[in-house]
Amino acid sequence: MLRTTITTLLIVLTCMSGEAQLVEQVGPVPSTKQMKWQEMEYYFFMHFGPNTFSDLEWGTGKEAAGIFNPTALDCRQWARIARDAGAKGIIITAKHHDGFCLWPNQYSNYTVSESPWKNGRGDVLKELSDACSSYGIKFGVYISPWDRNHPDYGTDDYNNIYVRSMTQLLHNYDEIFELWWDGANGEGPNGKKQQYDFPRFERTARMLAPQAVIFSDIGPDIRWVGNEKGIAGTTNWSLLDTTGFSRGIGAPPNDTLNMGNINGKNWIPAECDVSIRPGWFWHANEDSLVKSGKELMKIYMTSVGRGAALLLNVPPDRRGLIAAPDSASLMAFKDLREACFKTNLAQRSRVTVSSSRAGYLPSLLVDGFRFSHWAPLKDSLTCSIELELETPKQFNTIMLQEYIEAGQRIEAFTVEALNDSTWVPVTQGTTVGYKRILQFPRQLTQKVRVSITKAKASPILGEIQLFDCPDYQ
Ligand code: FUL
Repeated sequence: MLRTTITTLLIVLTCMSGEAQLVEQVGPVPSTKQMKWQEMEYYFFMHFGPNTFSDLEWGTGKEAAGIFNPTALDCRQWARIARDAGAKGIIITAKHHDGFCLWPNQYSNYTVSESPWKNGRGDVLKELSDACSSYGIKFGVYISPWDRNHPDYGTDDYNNIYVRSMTQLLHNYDEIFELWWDGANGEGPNGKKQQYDFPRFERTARMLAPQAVIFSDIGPDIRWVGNEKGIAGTTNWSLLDTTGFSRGIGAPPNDTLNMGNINGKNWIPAECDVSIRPGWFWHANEDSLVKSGKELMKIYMTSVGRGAALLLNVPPDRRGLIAAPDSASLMAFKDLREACFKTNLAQRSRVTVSSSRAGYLPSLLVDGFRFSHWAPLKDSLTCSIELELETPKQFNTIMLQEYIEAGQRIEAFTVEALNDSTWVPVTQGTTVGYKRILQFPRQLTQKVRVSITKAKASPILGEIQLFDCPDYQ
């Protein structure tokens, strides 16, 4: 056991020190914080505020602050459920479109301080950031640019208000991992028009939260996936061209956001925001409509399984707690995920490849670490990898990972199984990126062949894993 750990450590250290320099980067590559974010894979979104009490999805900003009065709010319950569900963080609607602030924002008169909750002395962000740190998960914030309450909205001064509010928030609470900028605006043709000073918002956020990734339709760090169903494109480039586009109605078409741009100039991977319920906020009549563990598994396959991150919304109820149907589904989801990916049937298989670059062992493809990677000869734009399993095994799921630190390269691949000395195609795909999971009819074989049939540059792969798992496609 100790020996295995030491060997693994040595391999990882070797890769960290030497190999990263040997593999050339192709096109844009992720920053360190984008990489850390990508590895989180799955985290919670929480929509909570006056809408929870008024049964609305888009509050008008005129609902009395007095309606915000959770009877048993317990952020530790949220963080505990998130951790137990395997989620790596929580992003909370610090301010939704109605303008209500879940913290005592001195630049607004529409906040928890104006509510009866804890006699106006409560602070949801403080409670949540503390709870996240005690449960070892990350904390993030959604601060809606659109504001239906603030009297200055629609004037230049609103930009000052937004920057001051954000500054106060980023100063006073724990480090955030992600800042979420919603592009929605439902003011309508006769509504207020706000010219957001996004460059200034961005400069402020970068200065105060340099560790955080910023999400919006077009990044700068993370992009919207183009739908709210949890479905990334089967082709999904973590690259995007943003020149000439803006947030909200000026964003690229949804299918571009869904697939990215093959030759995009920026590394801006996709995040799939989707709710466990039909709405983003809690509504009593949706208690029976909570997505099941199996439905969440399907979403996992179309989000994380296509190289995006899964931002799963779990809205607290009027007590200020995650309701029982939601936590039951989350635990079912966790159990299904663990059962699916528990046994990697490709581990310790014998790997034969079409070519290898000096120093890049094919066995690194099946060592359980994405970071330790294999590379074919530099000029090989195509390659094949044959896995010989220890014994014939039954499986229906493949997981592939590119070493994206060197850029996303793979454009097309096929998977075959050896059946009575004939290679039989079992599945095929386009992009791989950080992670690609594909399911196919169950195979019983000892040999599997993955062929990269098209790539922008020689493909660098970190992992190939095989599983036998129920069908979630
Ligand atoms: C949308 C918003 O309008 C919804 O209310 C919700 O917050 C969702 C995550 O983003 O753009």
